[in-house]
Amino acid sequence: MTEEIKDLAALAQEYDASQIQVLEGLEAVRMRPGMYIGSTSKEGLHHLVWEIVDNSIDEALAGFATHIEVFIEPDNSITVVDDGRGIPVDIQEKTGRPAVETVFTVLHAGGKFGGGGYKVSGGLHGVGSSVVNALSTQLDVKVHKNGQIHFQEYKRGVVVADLAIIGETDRHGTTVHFTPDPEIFTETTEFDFEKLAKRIQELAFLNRGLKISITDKRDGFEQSKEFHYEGGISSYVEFLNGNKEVIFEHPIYTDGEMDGISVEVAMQYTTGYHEMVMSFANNIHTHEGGTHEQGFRTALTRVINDYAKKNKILKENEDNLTGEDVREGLTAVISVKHPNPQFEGQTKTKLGNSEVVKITNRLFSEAFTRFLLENPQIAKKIVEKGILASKARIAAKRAREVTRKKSGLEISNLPGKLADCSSNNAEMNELFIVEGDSAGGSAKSGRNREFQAILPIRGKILNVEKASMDKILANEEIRSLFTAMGTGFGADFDVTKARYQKLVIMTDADVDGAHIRTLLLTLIYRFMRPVLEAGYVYIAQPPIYGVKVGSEIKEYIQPGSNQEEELRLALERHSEGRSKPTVQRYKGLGEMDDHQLWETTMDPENRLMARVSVDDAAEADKIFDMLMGDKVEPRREFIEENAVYSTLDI
Ligand code: TSJ
Repeated sequence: MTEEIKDLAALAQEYDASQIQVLEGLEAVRMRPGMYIGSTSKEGLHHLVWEIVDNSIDEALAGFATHIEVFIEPDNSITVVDDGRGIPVDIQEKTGRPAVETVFTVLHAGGKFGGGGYKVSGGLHGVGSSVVNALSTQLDVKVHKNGQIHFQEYKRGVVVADLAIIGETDRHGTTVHFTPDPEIFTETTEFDFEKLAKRIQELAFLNRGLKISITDKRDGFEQSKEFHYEGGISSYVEFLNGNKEVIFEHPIYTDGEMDGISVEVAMQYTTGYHEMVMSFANNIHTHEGGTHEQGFRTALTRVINDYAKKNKILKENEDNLTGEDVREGLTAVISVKHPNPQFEGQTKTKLGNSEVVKITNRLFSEAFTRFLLENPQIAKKIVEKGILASKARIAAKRAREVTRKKSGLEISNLPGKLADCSSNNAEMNELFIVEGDSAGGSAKSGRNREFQAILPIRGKILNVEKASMDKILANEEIRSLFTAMGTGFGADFDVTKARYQKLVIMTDADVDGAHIRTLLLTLIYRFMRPVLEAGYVYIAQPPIYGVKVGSEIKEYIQPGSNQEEELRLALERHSEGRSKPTVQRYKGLGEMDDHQLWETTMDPENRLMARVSVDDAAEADKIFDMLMGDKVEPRREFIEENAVYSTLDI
């Protein structure tokens, strides 16, 4: 045997061994998909898209891709196209296989070649394209590179044929098309255009200059959106403040880099009281904050106080403004990109890298100090807003101290309207907030008294956007909610004191109901955020139809775009027996008797409830701003676009 032949034989053997490893790796992914993508629910399904898109984002961050397109194909498969360099197709020494094949067949293969720059990809779990491949019935990749189109296809992660050249091209980039495996995604394999569009817009904000589009090609749902922001997170802040009055026109924007960590901050003050600081690390929303937010907050407070004292707006002997004071009305987005981010916290959305505190602090302090010096009029407005907040804070504190004994927010003063439950087990207890007295009455008699409490509320709750803290505390509906929950208020808020771990908003499925739900969600978002973060907040889902045979209800149909079709199918299902099924239509909670309300909406065995995420509530908060905020124009537009809302008394 010649040397050469021996080498080939050895190589072939090595290849066999590596193929076995590949199959074992993919098998592990298919056995425990949740370990790799979080879940196999709707959430996990959409996660697949981000695992792929993140690779194109990396290529954009590296400076090579400028345009990313995402398509929902007519059959609910996904195509992602970028105009980057194209995944390398050359044979790797170690495996003897084309690099692109390894990307799709070997776990954790991402980023092994090339190198340098940030690796944003990986999203929540950092696993990448081979996982998507393993969880797809079919995946194909086209690489446009060096004048040629390279193609490979896989089925459930297994290579169908060797990488092949299928044509010539004058462009460059990568196209990946995949079909999620219904054996894995048993809950749904249908993509949600709005859900994808929302994150894609966020990615466009976070990656300045990147053009990214989403197109729905499904029959009857054809639509397309393209996002492209030259302003990056500055545009994000303008978007967040879109319906609000601001105290200066253009957001303050800084970017910098230190020790390979890039930091961007954009901020703008509204005339309101609400604070909205959002932070991101490697494009991941760090809901729980972390070291980048910490560095920013410390710097913001220090720089404003330094400026105020130096310019004698605050006297030497006066107390410094607190962090809360200087963040009143602030909208800010912080985005860091780190070569090795550590994610901590309950939901792994807290940035832990300790060096980031100092770096964010330094970079932002310098830029913000310079900004204040160069823009004395804006500086004055910012400091004065902080001073006003501090005065209000001190006044509110005094008011609280005077009335401490009679603040009325103690549990000993449970509101009269509350029909409490008998159990003391907060984990099991549920508080239903019910709109209107008649529905409140049915809920009280229909409920399970042991663990379900009812708090009826009437009409419009105070507009928390415009009201001051004292007014909010004086509002009876709001007081009764806080007292019933037992969590305290403001700085004294303590989620561990919650008397119920389910807070269920039960309103009618009509316009007024939606309005009250928005108000409640806004209130909870702004003043009971930890309750929301703990996942305690739900929305009851009363049905729209009941399908009856005789006097027995066989099935409930939830309201939704598919309700008529579902009703038809349900009628079909129950038309076999002797008596024909009949339809009961429920107009609103107030029309159901106590027994119906229990059966359809409150009984844990039958009911449907939607858990409210912090993002859902943020969305409600945004709609609320539009309906209630100071600006007239967006409100008018919204009403014109949503004619059904025009009867709303706002
Ligand atoms: F990961 C993936 F396969 F799913 C995927 C990767 C999916 C999509 C839609 C795009 C990509 C991708 C990968 N776009 N661009 C790249 N670039 C590279 O992989 C690449 C290209 C050249 C070099 C180099 O050093 O020359 C290095 C890399 C990482």
